[in-house]
Amino acid sequence: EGLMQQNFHTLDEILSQPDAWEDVIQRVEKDRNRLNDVFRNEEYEEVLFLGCGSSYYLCLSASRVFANFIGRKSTALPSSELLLYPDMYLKRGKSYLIVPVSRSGETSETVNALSYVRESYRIKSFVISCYEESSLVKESDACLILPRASEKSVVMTKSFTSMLLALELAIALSAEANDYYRELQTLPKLGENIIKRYKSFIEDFVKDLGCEQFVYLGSGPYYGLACEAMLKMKEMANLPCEAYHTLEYIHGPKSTANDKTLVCLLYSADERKWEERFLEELASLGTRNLIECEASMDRIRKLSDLVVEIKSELSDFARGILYMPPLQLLAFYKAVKRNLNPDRPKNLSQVVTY
Ligand code: F1P
Repeated sequence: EGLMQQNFHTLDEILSQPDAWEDVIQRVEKDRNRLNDVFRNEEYEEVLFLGCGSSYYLCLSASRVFANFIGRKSTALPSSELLLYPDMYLKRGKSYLIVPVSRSGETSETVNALSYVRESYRIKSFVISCYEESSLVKESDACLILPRASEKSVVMTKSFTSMLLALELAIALSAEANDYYRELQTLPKLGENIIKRYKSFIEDFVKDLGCEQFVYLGSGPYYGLACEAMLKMKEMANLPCEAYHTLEYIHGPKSTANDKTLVCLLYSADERKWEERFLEELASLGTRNLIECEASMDRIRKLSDLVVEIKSELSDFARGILYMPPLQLLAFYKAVKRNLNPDRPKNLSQVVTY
């Protein structure tokens, strides 16, 4: 019971995300002439987004946004892949833009990957981090620093959504996607609204949620978000969690589904055409379901134990970040219900260096 009384900086960070997003929007707006060109110059063959853990999942989402708006070849990689197999991803003689993402700017794989490829290949780098004085920033050609997104917590929440928003804004500028850029600028107000509408819903939902295994499903730019939501539950509540591209769940992974499974579906309008097929499948599994969507419909309501209606009126690529606070809160409250301390997750440290 004592644990319930504590106030947690993880919760403060989850709830204060909209303020951090506002800070990102101001910083990008002030810096727009420089950021206009980050992704635009024609000379590089491919953009590689690089990160570890939450930062890698952020890259998975950002690279789909990049591919949609800039339409050049782009890959998201765990930093260790580039560190261990550089020749598998880079060709000598070709030129690349590397975008390392790191809250700390000290994660060993990310720092070492960048410093190695800088020596041996033709690359330019653009780093996103929360710390100006970090080793990664020192290695970079250009960077965008978000000090307001830094956290006391081990687990990334505000830093994840803030660094992703920064990349989405920079992509919007480089692509001259002005409508998209304006949509992104409305996220702080919409985020406040979602947190206000769903914080106590999620807390109550967790109170009598007997689930002991969690599955997160998303496609396109939502797959990286599903992976990140999965990692939150794993890190804070210490429970078995999986993440898949939505329809991949049907090809085998559904075999472990049961009435103790919570399926969290990050629904995007792009899946509309597959909707019937997948929702029927989900109904047949007997799982508990939490569905996040722009606006619910009968067949979603019928199927869900909890529907999170985003109601943003934004495009699929602008709305994604809004799906995160409810799922971060789900993991936070599940951890507290299990008498675990989200500020001190088991076996984890804030920065992984060796
Ligand atoms: C990111 C990271 C997180 C992980 C944990 C430790 O490091 O590995 O992904 O969940 O919080 O830090 P960074 O490179 O973004 O600082």
